[in-house]
Amino acid sequence: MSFPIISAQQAAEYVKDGYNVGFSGFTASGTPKVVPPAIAELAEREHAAGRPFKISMFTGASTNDFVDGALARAKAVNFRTPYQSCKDMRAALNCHEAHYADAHLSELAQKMRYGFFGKLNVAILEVADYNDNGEVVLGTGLGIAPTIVAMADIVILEHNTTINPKLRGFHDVYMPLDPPYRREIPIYKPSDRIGEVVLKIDPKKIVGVVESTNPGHVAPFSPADEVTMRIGANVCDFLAHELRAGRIPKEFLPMQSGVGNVANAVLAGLGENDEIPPFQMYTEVVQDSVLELMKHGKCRFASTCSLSISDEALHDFYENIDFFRDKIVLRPGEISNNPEIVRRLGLITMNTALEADIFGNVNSTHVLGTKMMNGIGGSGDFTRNAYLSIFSCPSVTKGGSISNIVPMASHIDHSEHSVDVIITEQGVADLRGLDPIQRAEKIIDNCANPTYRPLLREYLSMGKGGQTPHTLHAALAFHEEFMNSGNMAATDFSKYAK
Ligand code: 0RQ
Repeated sequence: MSFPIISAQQAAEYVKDGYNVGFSGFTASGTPKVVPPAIAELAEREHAAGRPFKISMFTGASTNDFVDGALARAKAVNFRTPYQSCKDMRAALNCHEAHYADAHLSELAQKMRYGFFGKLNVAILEVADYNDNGEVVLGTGLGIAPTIVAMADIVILEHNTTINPKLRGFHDVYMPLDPPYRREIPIYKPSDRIGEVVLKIDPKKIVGVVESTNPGHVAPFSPADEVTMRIGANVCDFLAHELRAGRIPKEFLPMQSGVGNVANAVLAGLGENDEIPPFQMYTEVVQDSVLELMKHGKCRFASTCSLSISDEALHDFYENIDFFRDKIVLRPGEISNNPEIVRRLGLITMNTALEADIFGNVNSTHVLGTKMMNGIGGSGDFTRNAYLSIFSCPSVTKGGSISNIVPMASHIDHSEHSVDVIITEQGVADLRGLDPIQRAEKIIDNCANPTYRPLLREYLSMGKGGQTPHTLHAALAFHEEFMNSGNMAATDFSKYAK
């Protein structure tokens, strides 16, 4: 059976108002690029004709502007989950034009299969290759692809001819059985393969193939600034110290790293640190720096859900694809981020905080406690189950008017129970085994910006007892002050004294 070649507009016609639609990919990698803008145009035509048109979107993580941007601008989104990082989508969900429910990335696929979000009408997948039996080679990011093709009534393929067909063989497609039949996921080292190199789709579900020559676009990282480099150096020094102390085995442990400039700088720093032996990664995103580490023999293997790399790095990857073939495996997010495997392999996890409080709770998602930034992503999957969980961030932001170390986090994604170490450009707070007051002293002395240390000490000394000596009516004084005057440093705790 050969599938009809259809236009993006014809594909979009399969999507109706009120539908639940699943998209392949993870970050911009492996995410469809030509059908979603056609759905956005359809929505705009429907709206102009006075008819409603909104869909519910299910993705692996963030997408690209062709998905989140186009659909948000067309006001075509009723519901969105999980992680996103698009300015227009962020605006839509912060004003509740689109309903947004954040979710741990490892959990979304199974929650969909459990029926928590209803049925799935359409799955749209970017593929590198396909055959008439419905076997497809996915792109450079998988996300929730196996689940959406299993659940959807119909499947639309976007065949992207800019993807090197030699990508075949990098994927390890596996979907666990659901309870009560689930067994252990048999991955005992990052390089173990447990699934298939292709995703098998029931050919009867595939209604058409849209040819795409859109390569997408991922900008290179901005060069690391002084703060980022100091954070990276502090993380590297800490890991080398732990290795010397024997708390990290001499063989080292697999690492996970979130996205962003800090993560990129940390990895680059590890490459330059002679004390850190060659290591493996079990992570959700491989960024440019990891490919460089592989070339220098410092990173031996990476299990990941996506290659979230710049155009330049992708070009280099395709040029040297045979070199990378035995060093990278691409997995669905449900497996790349699986808590069972994170715990078993003993990962060192490195994620980013927006703010951390003096007792060790971390906010990764809500600016000033109210505005959604991106979502929790995979940070919860990894942090809660890590061998050693590290959070890093600059000590201040917005020119020093915001302290990223605060008396009480205005939203909590990762509680004090899951956060082992906090690192800023100022230094390292190793919180393991410390009680709340000891944690506060360490975070204030080692991580807070010197401008904010006296204020944070004043807050801590205001406490009237209890295990965690908060002064509840003053706990969010930093945030309140920022909203009033635009500068947390102007906080005056004397007005809260009783
Ligand atoms: O604002 O964009 O206006 O300049 O937040 O901050 O310092 O540029 O850091 O790009 O690494 O993002 C936590 C959002 C950090 C990200 C977060 C403002 C700051 C700036 C961005 P501007 P930076 P990054 C991987 C796993 C989710 C959890 C995770 C993230 C903007 O890392 O989404 O790690 N993590 N998931 O000025 C107000 C504060 C602020 C603040 C920073 N305290 N208050 N604004 N900003 N701190 C992802 C996946 O799973 C795919």
